[in-house]
Amino acid sequence: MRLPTLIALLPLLAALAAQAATVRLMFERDDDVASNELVFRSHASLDDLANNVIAEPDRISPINIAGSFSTTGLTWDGQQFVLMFERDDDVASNELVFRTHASFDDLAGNVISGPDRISPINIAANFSTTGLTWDGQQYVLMFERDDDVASNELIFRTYASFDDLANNLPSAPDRISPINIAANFSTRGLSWDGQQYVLMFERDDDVAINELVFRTYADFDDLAGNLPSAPDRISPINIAANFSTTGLAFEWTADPPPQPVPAPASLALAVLALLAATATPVARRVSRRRGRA
Ligand SMILES: [Ca+2]
Ligand SMILES: [Ca+2]
Ligand SMILES: [Ca+2]
Ligand SMILES: [Ca+2]
Repeated sequence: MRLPTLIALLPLLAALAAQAATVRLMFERDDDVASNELVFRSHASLDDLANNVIAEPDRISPINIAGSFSTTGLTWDGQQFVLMFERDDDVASNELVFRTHASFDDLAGNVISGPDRISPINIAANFSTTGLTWDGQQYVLMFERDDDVASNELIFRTYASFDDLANNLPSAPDRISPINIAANFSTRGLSWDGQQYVLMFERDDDVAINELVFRTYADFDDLAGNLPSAPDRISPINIAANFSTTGLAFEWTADPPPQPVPAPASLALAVLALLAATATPVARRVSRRRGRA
């Protein structure tokens, strides 16, 4: 393979490598207490998440969340976790707070990597944030209407960087999804898994089984247009009665972080075949190019 050809394929190779991820599911206590308010569960893949196959023991964070705030999102941006808090009451400014953690251990241990960032955002009185993800190119912030209606229940806002997110400087006009969310469900998380968006719904009422639903979208336009890429997946999970999910994050192991580059299966297979044919030299070149900056 010629070097220019290989360079052209690097974004695709990164996208393929990005499929390796650990799924982090966040739960928050429904009542305000003084410690241990978040729990993190890990799954090895989307399949395991949807089947509630757990990869390791749950981690309980010692965090004490302020009585007037709740977590509403979690994402891994390739270098850090970003944890999002929203004020429980509607006010006219400063309604979101973002906290960063350098690793999953730090997230689970509430070890903070920098000062909290307070966004000046004024969230519409009839909406609340329900998800946050970095998709390889931008942050996507999700809002859901507080009341159940028959259409247009989600809004997506994009930001080019973490600073823009924290300062509420959107990169484009908001996108309104035509989605009609079932009356007894609410969105609870949004994540980019390296190839696609994963939208998480939780039942509003506590039951004993099947409390989470996962829907996938191939790209941002499909997410905003509510054009799913596959049938919904229903997890058999029984969530503890005094907890609710508040975030979903696929922690990529790829370095650099994945980019949302279209990767048709046939092309991906062709790339793998080429790599197999020239395994040793290609591996060395890719290794150098993917080293940390
Ligand atoms: Ca608290
Ligand atoms: Ca407001
Ligand atoms: Ca609805
Ligand atoms: Ca339950």
